[in-house]
Amino acid sequence: MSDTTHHRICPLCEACCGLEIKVRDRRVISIRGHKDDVLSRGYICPKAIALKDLHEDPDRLRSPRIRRNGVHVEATWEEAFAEIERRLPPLLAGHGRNAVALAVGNPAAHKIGLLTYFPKLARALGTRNVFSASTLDQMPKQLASGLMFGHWLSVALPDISRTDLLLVIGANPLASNGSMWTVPDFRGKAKALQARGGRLIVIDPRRTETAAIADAHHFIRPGGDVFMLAAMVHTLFAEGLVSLGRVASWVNGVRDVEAAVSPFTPESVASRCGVPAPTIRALARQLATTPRAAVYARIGTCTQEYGTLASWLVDVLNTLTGHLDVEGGMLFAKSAAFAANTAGKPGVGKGVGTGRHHARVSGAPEVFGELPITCLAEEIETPGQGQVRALITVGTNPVLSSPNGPRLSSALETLDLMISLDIYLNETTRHADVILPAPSPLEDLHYDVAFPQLSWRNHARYSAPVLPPPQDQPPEWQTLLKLAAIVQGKGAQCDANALDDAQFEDDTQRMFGPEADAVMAATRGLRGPQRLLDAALRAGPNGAGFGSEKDGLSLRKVMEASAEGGIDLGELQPRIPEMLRTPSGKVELAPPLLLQDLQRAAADVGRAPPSLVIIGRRDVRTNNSWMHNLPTLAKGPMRCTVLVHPEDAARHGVSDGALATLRNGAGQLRAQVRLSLDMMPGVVSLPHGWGHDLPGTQLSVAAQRPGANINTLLDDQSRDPLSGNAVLSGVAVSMEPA
Ligand SMILES: Nc1nc2c(c(=O)[nH]1)N[C@H]1C(S)=C(S)[C@@H](COP(=O)(O)OP(=O)(O)OC[C@H]3O[C@@H](n4cnc5c(=O)[nH]c(N)nc54)[C@H](O)[C@@H]3O)O[C@H]1N2
Ligand SMILES: Nc1nc2c(c(=O)[nH]1)N[C@H]1C(S)=C(S)[C@@H](COP(=O)(O)OP(=O)(O)OC[C@H]3O[C@@H](n4cnc5c(=O)[nH]c(N)nc54)[C@H](O)[C@@H]3O)O[C@H]1N2
Ligand code: SF4
Ligand SMILES: [Mo]
Repeated sequence: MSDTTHHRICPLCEACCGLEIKVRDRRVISIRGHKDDVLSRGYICPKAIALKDLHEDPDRLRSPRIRRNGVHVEATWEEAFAEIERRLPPLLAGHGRNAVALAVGNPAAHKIGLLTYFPKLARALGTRNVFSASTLDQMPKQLASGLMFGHWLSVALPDISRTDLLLVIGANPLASNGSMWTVPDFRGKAKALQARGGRLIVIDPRRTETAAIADAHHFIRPGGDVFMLAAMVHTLFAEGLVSLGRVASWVNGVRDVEAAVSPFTPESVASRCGVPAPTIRALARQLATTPRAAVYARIGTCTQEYGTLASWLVDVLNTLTGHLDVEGGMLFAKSAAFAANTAGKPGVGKGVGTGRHHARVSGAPEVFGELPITCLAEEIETPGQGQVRALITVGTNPVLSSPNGPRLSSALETLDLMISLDIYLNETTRHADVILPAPSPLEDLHYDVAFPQLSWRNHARYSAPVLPPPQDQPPEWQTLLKLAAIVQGKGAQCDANALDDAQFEDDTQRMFGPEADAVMAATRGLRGPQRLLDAALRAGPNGAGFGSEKDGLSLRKVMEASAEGGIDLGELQPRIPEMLRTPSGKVELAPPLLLQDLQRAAADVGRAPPSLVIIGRRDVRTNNSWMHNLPTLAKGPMRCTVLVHPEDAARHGVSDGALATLRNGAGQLRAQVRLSLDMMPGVVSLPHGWGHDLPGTQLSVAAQRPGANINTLLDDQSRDPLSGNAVLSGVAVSMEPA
């Protein structure tokens, strides 16, 4: 057979690079960057190559597992669904819908089948107990953006190709390849910025890979961002540097912000955040006096006690310095499909709110339809009406990725039923009674649902499956529909395609009204995510519509462009006021929820910092908890090491290469020490996603070098109260030689 060439969006991180994959005799023979890709222009990182390892990984599950007497045994799909049908409906009948929890993880963001069909399962279940990795990650950013701009995914993005000053706070795109910002080849774009005379400034408790290429780097005490940012805003007002520019008539609340930040003088916050007052002032001035500038902040600013406040203040800075919604500043993407900020009436909307219901045990408010994932263990453990008795996990490994993993692990073992849709028998799914495998990404079609809303450039790209799935392997959307059918009492035997047809027709009638017949006609012959995608593209801002085919996007058009690298929809453009979905039709600079929370921060300025705190770290050859089983990535130096400044090493008696014990009230672990002058003194760093030494898993490569789980040191009760996001950064630890 001759070689075939395929184009596939890399599903492994938010950069969403376009790949060119060559196949011979159903085997991948090469993976490289697709140089014509409209978004990534040939850029890739080492993880892309590992898609071959992932596809061929003998540990990757290719058939369901049922746990019998504590052992996971291979089962057919029929047996697996029969087991679920035998056990799930009685639990629902006996204990109610909230007794079944749902948890979904990071890979779902990279799978159109999961993103479009998980909500259908959630709706069928009707449970309030929905949890996701979002509350270990970006929920603060989504809440702040939602309150300001009216929708959870209306996130302002740096216009990196035209800006002259990029301030990066708590992000390391050289390792992570960007987050809440799809920006493949950040390094190349940063170099271009510098080549045209622009500056890159990084604020981070570690002199990161990104800091190393920056024009300036400032240490910040972990968790100190809210204080530094509030003092920068304070400086803008104090020095008359506020100038809103083109959005001036679309912003509410400037005076309220001025009053709210009045206690935060640079001098009053300097010791709390570790950034000297003159530096804070200089940063604010630079931002205000550079015509094209942008502030970008990411996970380091989210995974802390004041995550929502910090995320909000970043965009307050962007707005007050006239950099919101202008070229070279911060812009909003215009996604060709699935974006709430292109749907409905332009310029006004319902806005966002929180707390439609609350977690039963902690009382934490619902945010964006979810409860904090750090509440999951206590919801399982605590008896009473509404106690969680069953759990369905979809692509998530919270035993490693969530604070106090050991507690969660014990709690999972007490469930009456656990079902996992996953590709591995790992630290979390080992607790499942039934594991339903997902296909390999190379066997799945793809279109990015969320990331075009966060991309540095507007585009539309489709990936067909590179390889055919094994005969009996259902796509994930069908597995989710089957679970929904079981929940709804329609039985495991029902035909997923027929269910999908019926649902699509219902939804179309409801959403399109008089146009429904045209929608049905235009999408005839399609089903599943492809049909949803076709409808979304046609209805989207660049769409062909549903009548006689006019110029514009449809699934067919985007598919046809795949070999040419997709469809380029151009640079980001100013979108205010059209993209706003706030009830006022304005940017809400001073949401009352946030002003109120700022008082909590004001009362906390004087707190003395612990003498040693721990933060995380990402490495380009790993991804969260689940790529440690891929030989291409696992080889080379051990990456789960604790970075320690030499002064701290001396103070605690630990030395380079030796093992140290880290401990606090939550737990303890052992990890190898690496001395590093790049660490801020008083701060040590250990990556997350390790700890593959738990029994009952099937991860033969990862188990050889298991590493230690940082989340054994983190407290599952420690959250940003507004967003429910876990505190993962700046946690006090002690350290001693092991
Ligand atoms: N190679 C690789 N890429 C990944 C991932 C991965 O595991 N590996 N994970 C993906 C995921 S799920 C996500 S969410 C993204 C995250 O993408 P990024 O946000 O870029 O994540 P990190 O590389 O962890 O960078 C966070 C930075 O914040 C710093 N930091 C820690 N605490 C604080 C603080 O209190 N204040 C400030 N200002 N900085 C702080 C850390 O030192 C670190 O350099 O990466 C994605 N990409
Ligand atoms: N201490 C600390 N903890 C952290 C972080 C941190 O910086 N510090 N980062 C947090 C962040 S940003 C995130 S996003 C979370 C991630 O938290 P999770 O989403 O819980 O964790 P992952 O490690 O991404 O686990 C992904 C799971 O999906 C499975 N999987 C992989 N591919 C597929 C697929 O195609 N289909 C299905 N169905 N399953 C698949 C894997 O086997 C694995 O079980 O971790 C968080 N945890
Ligand atoms: S940066 Fe690497 S892992 Fe991320 S999408 Fe690109 S190739 Fe894939
Ligand atoms: Mo994440």
